[in-house]
Amino acid sequence: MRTLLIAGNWKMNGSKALLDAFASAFAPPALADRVEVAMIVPFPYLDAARRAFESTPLKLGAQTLNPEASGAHTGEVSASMLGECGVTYVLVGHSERRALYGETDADVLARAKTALENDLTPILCVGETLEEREAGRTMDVVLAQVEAVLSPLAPTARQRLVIAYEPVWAIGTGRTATPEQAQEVMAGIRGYLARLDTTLAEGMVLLYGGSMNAGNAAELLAKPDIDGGLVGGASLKTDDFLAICQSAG
Ligand code: G2H
Repeated sequence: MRTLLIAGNWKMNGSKALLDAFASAFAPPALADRVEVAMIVPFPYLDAARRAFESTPLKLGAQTLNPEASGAHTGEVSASMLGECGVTYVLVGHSERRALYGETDADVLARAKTALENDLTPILCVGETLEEREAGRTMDVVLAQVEAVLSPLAPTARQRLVIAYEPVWAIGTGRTATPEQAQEVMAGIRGYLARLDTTLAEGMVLLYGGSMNAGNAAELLAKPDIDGGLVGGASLKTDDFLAICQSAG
């Protein structure tokens, strides 16, 4: 049985006070054994988050990384720095990085490779725009994004990824994909993985992201190919986020 993963992506939000609020909310053993929870916080909070979350089950994630090991890259952060701050997960290919900062599939692959080489787990984000969905291109777009990263990787490396399906039209819009829409695409991703390797397909943790909240999480997470969520807005409120994590048990 696959682990369920709920990852809260704070994006460029939050505060040290919010870290403490999450540390208190998750201090008691409030989660089912099968559920893993990660908080993906802005870089400046990583070290404080590690300390704040010490007596909680919360794992740490980062929102991006630079593919180079070190050097003249003002403003960037390397994989080894993330490792030193206690990071487990790192997002690669989030649609905001693709749209706002011009990250291409090649950039996403480079970041995923560097993350893997540094024992970080990349969460590869993929998803179609509204225009692409309306043109009937959803599966082509999503599978091309998955293939661009998976096919150059060695089989053992592929097994260490998590994939998040985040329809761009559902991100931060309050417009969630229906459980059926999400399941259809995620079953398609798992089908693609099965064509590469059935063990890979069975083990891969697939997350849904896009306006997941306390009201819709249970229905989404009940679908057979949805193994968790990548949660933005609702990860900034302790009660909502805890409710999402508890509905994953
Ligand atoms: C999608 C998601 C988290 P939200 O970006 O990655 O954000 O839940 O606010 O749509």
